[in-house]
Amino acid sequence: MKKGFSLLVAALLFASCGSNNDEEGFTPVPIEPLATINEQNEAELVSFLQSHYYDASEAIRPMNDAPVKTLALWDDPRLKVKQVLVRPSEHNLDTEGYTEDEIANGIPHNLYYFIVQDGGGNSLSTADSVYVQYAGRTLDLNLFDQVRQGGLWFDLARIQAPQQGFRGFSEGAALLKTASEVIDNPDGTFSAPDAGKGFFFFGSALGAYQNAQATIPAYGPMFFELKVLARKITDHDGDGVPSYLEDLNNNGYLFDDNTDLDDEVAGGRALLPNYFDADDDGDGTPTACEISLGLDYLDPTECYDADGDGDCDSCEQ
Ligand SMILES: [Ca+2]
Ligand SMILES: [Ca+2]
Ligand SMILES: [Ca+2]
Ligand SMILES: [Ca+2]
Repeated sequence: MKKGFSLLVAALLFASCGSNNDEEGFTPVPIEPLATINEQNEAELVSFLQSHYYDASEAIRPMNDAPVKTLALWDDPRLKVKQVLVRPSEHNLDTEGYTEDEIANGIPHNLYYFIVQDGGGNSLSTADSVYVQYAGRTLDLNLFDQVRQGGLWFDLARIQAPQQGFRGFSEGAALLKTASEVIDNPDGTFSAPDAGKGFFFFGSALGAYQNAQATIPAYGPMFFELKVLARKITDHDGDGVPSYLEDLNNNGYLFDDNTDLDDEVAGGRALLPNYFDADDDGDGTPTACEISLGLDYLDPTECYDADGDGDCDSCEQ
């Protein structure tokens, strides 16, 4: 099994093909409100789920092609839905017209999922890196990306990043479990019979929204088939706190947990969510140092002050 660890591979894979250009030059896609696109995408998803089924060869096919009478995905008890809150800031949208609650907490979006096999190994979180095989399709069943041989590491934390898109991929993967073991075969391939497998259907707010990506049109819903082979627990900022524990409000989204946000704004510094901030409370003493000294690393009034001058210091000083 390949042991590589490719951060940000997702972004490279989903490289834009710049389909918004025309002969006159760049034609921007009009920016639509989340609620408008959510309603439109939801209708497209429901229509798709009502007109397609899951067949024994582990593919999603149109009902018209079914050899015998079969259940549409929509009527199949294995189809489940999870609500994911999406804020306008995730797609860099102007907040005019949104309520304060929508700006702060987001608008619910449906992520439909169909688990074929739970997986016999470890549970996942949206902070993990996962080794997966996958295929992504638009609702006309056109394939826009896939890895079916071997596998690829994805950093589920970074796939959720605002303006990066494909949060639905991350939220979906975290609903599966890994294989209990990955067995190397003599011919160089591997097998993982009890790997978690499923299909995840979502609208563009959980994808790239207005940005056309590969063959995904602007505001286009999509679905992924995912098989999770293995996972690594991450600590992106190396502060000794695993990234999944830096999701303080435990909502699976790592970009809305920023203890020293006010300080970062006031100081004109980069806005770093806790999972990517080596000094979570911004008091000047690195989190790792505060942990080693038994201090509360989320409380800026507690810090290491080597010379007692009232300023917080790094442990190295
Ligand atoms: Ca950390
Ligand atoms: Ca969070
Ligand atoms: Ca921060
Ligand atoms: Ca600190």
